[in-house]
Amino acid sequence: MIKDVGAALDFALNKGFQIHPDALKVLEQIDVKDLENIIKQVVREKEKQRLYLISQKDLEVFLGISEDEVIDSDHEIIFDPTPKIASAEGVAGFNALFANRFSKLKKIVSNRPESKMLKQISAVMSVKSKDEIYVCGLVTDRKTDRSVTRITLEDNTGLIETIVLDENLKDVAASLLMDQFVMEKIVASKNGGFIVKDIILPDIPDHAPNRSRTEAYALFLSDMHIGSKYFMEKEFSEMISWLSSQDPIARKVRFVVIGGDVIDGVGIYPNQDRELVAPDTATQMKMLFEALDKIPKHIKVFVSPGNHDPGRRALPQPAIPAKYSPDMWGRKNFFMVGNPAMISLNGVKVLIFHGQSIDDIVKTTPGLSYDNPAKVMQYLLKARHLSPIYGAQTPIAPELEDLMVIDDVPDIFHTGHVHVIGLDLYRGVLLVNSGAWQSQTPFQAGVGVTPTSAVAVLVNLKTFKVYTKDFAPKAN
Ligand code: D5M
Ligand code: FE
Ligand code: ZN
Repeated sequence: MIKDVGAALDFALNKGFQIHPDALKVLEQIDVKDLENIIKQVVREKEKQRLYLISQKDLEVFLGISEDEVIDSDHEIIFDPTPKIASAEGVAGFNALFANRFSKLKKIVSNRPESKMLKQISAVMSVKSKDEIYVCGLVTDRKTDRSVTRITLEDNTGLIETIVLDENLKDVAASLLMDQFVMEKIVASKNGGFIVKDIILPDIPDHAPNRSRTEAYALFLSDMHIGSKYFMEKEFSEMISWLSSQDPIARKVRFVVIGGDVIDGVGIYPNQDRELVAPDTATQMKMLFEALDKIPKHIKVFVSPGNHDPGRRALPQPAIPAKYSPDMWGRKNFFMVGNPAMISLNGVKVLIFHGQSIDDIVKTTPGLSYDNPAKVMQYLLKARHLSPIYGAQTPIAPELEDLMVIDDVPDIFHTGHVHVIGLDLYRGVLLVNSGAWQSQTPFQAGVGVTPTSAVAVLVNLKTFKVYTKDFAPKAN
């Protein structure tokens, strides 16, 4: 046993760490096959803190044997579109938006080795070289005719139509989202076309997430639809009361993150008034505040809007304006942010996005469905964009800067909107779709969507373990 501990410790010692003799006693009790992984994670945490002694306490805290005495609740709003939203008018606006999308994404891929070989589309079109070349641009067209897929890319110099013949590239080609940024390796064919040899998405690199130093939990919510007949008021209120309970997890919750559709709104879909119990936005917002007001004051609450909430419909959305929710703006522990927004919770970066674009992506991409929103979230990360498709169901405002580009890789990516819980890990990023607190609506029954309602999703920000707590009534 001692010998195995010694081997695992070499890793820490080689990195210049000291290990307190008391820590060894803890290590000897750990299953040998877990040792190496545990040591590596502890070393990584302590390196961040620049503390080079591993103590008994460090291990106990890491293993959850001992409780942190104080749980941090530090936050920072890293990105909020609200103050930046300055729409330009008409076509000029959209040209500016797409030009900015292109240049931001080109910058994101610029540190890849292939980027050194990138050529502008106009240059490729005028000098037809026989060599393999790289181009990049936004996908402006994709057509599949029998076994041939044609992809048109546009950069700031022009358009190029490229042809996918390679069987191995067919799936990637079929799953490209309209208006998304891609890089292609192409070669000119004898008859003048350009054959695609490779399709490269911006994607995210393998990511080592930031973690909280202490064991704070964040509760992820979305889609309460307060004001709707189908809002699960009793279950929601039970969950909010649970936050004040002595439950060991509830006691560690320091953050509540709400990803939109907080109320049902008014005039959002045809004949909505028949499904409302509260007839106007003001009443619905008041009901929301009354429900959230019971959250203990030591918990910080972040509220980002969805397509049912007041402000504006087009993305990016500003925070729900103060005139609709003076009470929430007035509460010290409430933070009103736009959609999307990036916040840091004890150093853990959380990207909040309601998820409107999931609809358009599910409808146009083979292999994706509403049952698995985490898979769609993975597509968004690969595209490094929250809402690539323009001109479909998701309205996008003609901002001068494309604020929907995923510039910064988050540690946790949170969405809602589809009312189905989705949890997954993609390259180290935790994907959370937080379901809903609304029961199945007649619309959802009609289209066969079974929502995951009244299930709280909690994440331990230190270990990234996910915990779900079901408040739904039990069927007998
Ligand atoms: O949307 C919840 C989900 O249901 C989301 O995937 C869109 C879909 N939905 C809801 N209402 C409609 C209508 N009328 N047409 C098409 N798709 C719809 P939520 O944002 O909660 O309404
Ligand atoms: Fe919703
Ligand atoms: Zn929604």
